[in-house]
Amino acid sequence: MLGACPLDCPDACSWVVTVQDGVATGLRGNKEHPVTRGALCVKVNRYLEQVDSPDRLRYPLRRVGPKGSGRFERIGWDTALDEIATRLTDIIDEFGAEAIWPFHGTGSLGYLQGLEGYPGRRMFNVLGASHHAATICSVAGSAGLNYTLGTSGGMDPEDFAKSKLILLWGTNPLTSGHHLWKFVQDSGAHLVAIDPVRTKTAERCDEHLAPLPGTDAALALGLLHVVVSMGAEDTEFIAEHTEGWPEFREHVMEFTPDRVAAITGLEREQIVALGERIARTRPTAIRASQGMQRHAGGGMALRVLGCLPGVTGDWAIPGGGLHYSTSGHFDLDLPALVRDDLLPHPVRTLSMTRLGEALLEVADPPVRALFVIGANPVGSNPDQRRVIEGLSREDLFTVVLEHFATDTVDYADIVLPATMQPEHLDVIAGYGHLYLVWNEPAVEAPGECLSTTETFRRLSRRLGLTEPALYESDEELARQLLKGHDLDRLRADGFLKVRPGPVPAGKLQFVSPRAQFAGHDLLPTYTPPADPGDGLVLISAASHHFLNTTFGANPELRRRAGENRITLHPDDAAARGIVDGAPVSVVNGRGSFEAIAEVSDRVRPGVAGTTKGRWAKNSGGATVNATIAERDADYGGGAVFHDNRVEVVPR
Ligand SMILES: Nc1nc2c(c(=O)[nH]1)N[C@H]1C(S)=C(S)[C@@H](COP(=O)(O)OP(=O)(O)OC[C@H]3O[C@@H](n4cnc5c(=O)[nH]c(N)nc54)[C@H](O)[C@@H]3O)O[C@H]1N2
Ligand SMILES: Nc1nc2c(c(=O)[nH]1)N[C@H]1C(S)=C(S)[C@@H](COP(=O)(O)OP(=O)(O)OC[C@H]3O[C@@H](n4cnc5c(=O)[nH]c(N)nc54)[C@H](O)[C@@H]3O)O[C@H]1N2
Ligand code: SF4
Ligand SMILES: [Mo]
Repeated sequence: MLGACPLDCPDACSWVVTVQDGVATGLRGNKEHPVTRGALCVKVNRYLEQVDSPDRLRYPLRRVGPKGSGRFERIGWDTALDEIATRLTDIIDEFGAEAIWPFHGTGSLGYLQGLEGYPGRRMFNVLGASHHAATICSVAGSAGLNYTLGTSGGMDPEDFAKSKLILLWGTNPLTSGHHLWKFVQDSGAHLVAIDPVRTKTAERCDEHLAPLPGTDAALALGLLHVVVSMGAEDTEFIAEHTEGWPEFREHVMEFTPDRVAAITGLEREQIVALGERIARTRPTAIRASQGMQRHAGGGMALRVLGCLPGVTGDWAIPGGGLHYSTSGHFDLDLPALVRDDLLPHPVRTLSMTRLGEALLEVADPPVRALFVIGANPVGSNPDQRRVIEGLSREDLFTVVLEHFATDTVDYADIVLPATMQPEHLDVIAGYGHLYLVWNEPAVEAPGECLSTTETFRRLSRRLGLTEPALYESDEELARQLLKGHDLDRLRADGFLKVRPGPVPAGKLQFVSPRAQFAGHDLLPTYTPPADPGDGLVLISAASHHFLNTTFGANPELRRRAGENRITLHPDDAAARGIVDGAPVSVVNGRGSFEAIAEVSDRVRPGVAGTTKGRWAKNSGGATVNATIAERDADYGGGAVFHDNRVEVVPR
């Protein structure tokens, strides 16, 4: 049976499930899919273990202990739905429906069961509940690119095979989406990693530049300074396809290599050498992913990076340009799926990354009911302590739809068991390629697990709602979403390539009146990091063995990931009296967590490295997210996970 990996990963693999007597016995990558090419990854190779895990939630539960205790009793679906319907009706009567927040996470990216289609949104719209802004991941960078390019969808990643110079900029594809690597290798291009950490990817590159975190926009402007000083700008491309070059050129000339060296902590010679290489190499491609925009100036960083191929003319050359996320290229009918026209009146939007604030401070109306769907905010959100404080509120009614008893489940009033990918229908769009991928249910769900779409159909009925759109089947929903695409062909083949829109869409904006109108700089520039203090900048990047907090309790993957480590440069370790292998506490004004020190020059001085994805209850009660500020990036309310100052002390 053909399926699709639902996880929040650019690669959206197409997979094949083997079924014998109604039981899934094998799961492997689809050999026919041009990006999957028969391979999954270290995490999903074990996915059937996860599906069959004895720890899987199989029945609805009701909390019996205090919030956070994780003590529950089994109840039936009828009881669960009755209780939810009663509580919601009371809350709506007293506070209005905007006191309800459907909090959608990235556990599944499916359009029917996961984040992309906000399952349940139709029902919440009929009620008039608050809207949810999925700000936690990529929004700042997408907004930044949009100001420059009129789209956030960049080059076709398969075109990396045609590149001559590839900048792997703030990205670690060998961990966070390894299928791109085949195209990178096929190119034979000169590879440059730009990352404060010498990652698995950086180790495989020809060169590695390790700038200070959050200084990428300055580096890009410095590289452009070198290109322009050599007269290597593509005057024809600039004249035909861009706006605002004279003003931007003047601004670029302010970013001399000396100034940029001082900002980025790189050597002047490194900047000049890379600038010269870019000037003479066509096509040059940039892979920038979400890591570098988890900073105060993250949106601006992508806005500036999008300008680089506009100066060199690479946007017009196959194998040139920039790839951040292909999401912007999928022309699906999302409005037909989510049906915001069903709202009785306009509603407020609550930002995913501001959960602590929303639960503890927002009063107009207060959040009284929280539906957590495919998310684990205790593990993944910023400011863990405040999130826990908010979730502990006795007057908050929390429903969590889950596969496993996560840190967040411990704070639920009602837990509803959800189906996993081999058990439900879904459509996935990769953000690291241009294929729609179909997921056909292969087996029956265990116990009393229900798909998220079915859960909301049943809850709608329990609430007595009569709107017919709330009762449409999964297949009807898929047809509405895929309007204009051949659903039957997608279903038969398992995948279908969409045609990307033009990049730039219209003229590339070296000056952006649109950005200025939104209160931002007219010109792409450099925005410094925001977290004050003189500790180390802690980057908590993707873990090789977990995907966000999904798999954070998988015994085998935990064993392979080993202890929670924090990597310190030998100079920074020595200054703190810390030796390799020492137990340490990592602290700042927001919170602290425990780790084992790894002393290595894999991180540059001034920077500490760890990974995301641990569960607090497996880690002494707190994870790295206890130290992270609930602060917005410059554009779109994005999170600033890597703009985080900490101190590290021996334990
Ligand atoms: N195995 C695995 N794969 C994953 C995930 C996972 O948790 N595990 N997460 C998935 C998700 S949700 C996403 S959004 C993507 C994210 O994937 P990535 O974009 O790869 O995200 P990160 O791992 O946060 O950061 C990538 C790199 O950016 C570097 N970096 C951090 N700050 C800066 C900076 O200021 N400048 C520069 N130049 N580099 C910087 C980090 O050191 C890191 O090596 O991956 C997805 N894939
Ligand atoms: N320190 C630090 N924290 C980070 C980041 C970072 O770089 N550093 N990165 C951030 C990023 S990029 C992201 S995207 C967020 C992710 O944060 P979240 O969106 O909270 O994602 P997860 O932590 O993976 O939790 C997803 C949960 O959904 C469940 N799930 C999976 N599929 C389904 C389904 O079909 N139905 C239901 N009901 N549940 C399902 C899984 O079991 C899992 O517990 O984390 C962010 N957190
Ligand atoms: S997590 Fe990424 S690489 Fe692994 S199977 Fe899923 S889509 Fe493929
Ligand atoms: Mo993400």
